Amino acid sequence: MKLIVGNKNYSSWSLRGWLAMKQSGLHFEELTVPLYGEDWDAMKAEQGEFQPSAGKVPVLWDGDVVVWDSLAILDYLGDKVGRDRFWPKDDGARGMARAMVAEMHSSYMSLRRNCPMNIRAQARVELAEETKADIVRILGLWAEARARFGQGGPFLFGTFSAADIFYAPIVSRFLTYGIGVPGFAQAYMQAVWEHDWMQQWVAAAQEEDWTISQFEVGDKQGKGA
Ligand SMILES: N[C@@H](CCC(=O)N[C@@H](CS)C(=O)NCC(=O)O)C(=O)O
Repeated sequence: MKLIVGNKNYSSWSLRGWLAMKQSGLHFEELTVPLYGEDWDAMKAEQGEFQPSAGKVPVLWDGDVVVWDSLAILDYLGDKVGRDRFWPKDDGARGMARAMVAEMHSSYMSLRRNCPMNIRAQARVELAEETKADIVRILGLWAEARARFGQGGPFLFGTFSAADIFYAPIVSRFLTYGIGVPGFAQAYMQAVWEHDWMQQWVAAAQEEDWTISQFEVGDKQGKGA
């Protein structure tokens, strides 16, 4: 299997696809491509590997089978290795986890625009009212998941699941933009950030020297990008 991802510092959808690959336990090669570089449009147009996704990452190639879009990749992998590797077993927990993942995939436009994922950033941004509403909504969902279903471990539904995979880039944003969150959320974010796979991704992001100016927002806080 081969997973094509974008710059690890910036590509939040790639992070989700990559964490899903890791969670599957299947062996895969990865290829990182520099998004929005000078040659990006040419690369998308020329490379057959990008045609099915119309030039978006992540893209998973499994032999001749191609799957694009982070959520489709996670579902495809779940079909291969078994749903329980990604989703809580309990119907109530799984229903909520599925809804939270779908909501992440389709919503929070203001937060995504206002605070683009930038792992190296230590920046402060002025939050729009709609962004604050997105943050409140996310914290409410995290609180409910942890309170109702989080007894088995430090993650949203106890053990690491699809929900954590989809909210990992939100954890990154809350940390790097210094968004104030309550104690339970700090503990959850620490568990995600310290997860081995997250640390591998963060280390790779720190090593990259590509910079995408449109994602460098806010006032820098001394260190980082
Ligand atoms: N809904 C897609 C979104 C994919 C997406 O927008 N990826 C961005 C990078 S995070 C991308 O490839 N942008 C490059 C472009 O649009 O040219 C998913 O979940 O995978």
